[in-house]
Amino acid sequence: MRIDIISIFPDYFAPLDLSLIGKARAADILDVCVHDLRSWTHDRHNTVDDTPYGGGPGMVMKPQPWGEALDEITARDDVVTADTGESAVAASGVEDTGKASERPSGPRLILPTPSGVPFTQAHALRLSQEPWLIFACGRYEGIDSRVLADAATRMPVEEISIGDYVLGGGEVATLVMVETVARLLPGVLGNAQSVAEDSFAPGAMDNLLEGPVYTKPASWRGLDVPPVLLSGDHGAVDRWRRDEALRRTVRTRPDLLERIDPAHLDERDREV
Ligand code: 6GU
Repeated sequence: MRIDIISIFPDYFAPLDLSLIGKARAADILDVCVHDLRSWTHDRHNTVDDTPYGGGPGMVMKPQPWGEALDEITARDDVVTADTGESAVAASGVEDTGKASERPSGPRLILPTPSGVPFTQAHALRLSQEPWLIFACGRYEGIDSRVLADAATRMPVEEISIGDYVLGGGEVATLVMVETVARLLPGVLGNAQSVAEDSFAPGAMDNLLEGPVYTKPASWRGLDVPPVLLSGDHGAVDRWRRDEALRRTVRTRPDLLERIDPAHLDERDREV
């Protein structure tokens, strides 16, 4: 997967060199490219914002740098254009031996904004199937709306929020989404089972939160690991994990219980 990120604070993305994502990049599973929006400004002060039409507080990001940034980043000659299915290389008449099915298809543009649709694990799963994502990180009161309208004539665009609170800009939201998507890419996590069993993974534990976990030693500061986990009885362990998941969900996220298909609850679940 290729990910381009456009921001006036490229340093926010230093953590993408670390841990899982750093390893995925080193292994060529993920190609992340961070761009400074100011490199598409042409004035002495590298201006990216201006006062809002209609008045109001704060500043709005100017369309010009964003338009040029997206034009340049998306002008890759190995990319199939959305409406013709013909690559820019083929359209130029230059010999092109690659089959369309072997070329990456065009990018999907993500605009992190508190006004967007709420980001969920289902979103992440869908985005993890894409070959190419571009994140446009707005600051101030947002990006001139015509940037999105113009981009949408050439590529799919999604406005996404990571929760009901307001951040200073799209950078941290982009980090959240990139990490969530990257760990779903084949080969990124050592254990594919941990993805399948994640809280919020569709189908896994039916939208229940994961219960408590333990490791050695079996007794620590007078606190013992629940004996069932040492029993070797896999059926009993599975049942215990489900009970704990139900209890935790009832306690902290009762709203999730309403999304569980009643057909997936047995008699024992109802007792918990
Ligand atoms: Cl995506 N951006 C900003 N600035 N604030 C947010 C958000 C995004 N999601 C929640 N709050």
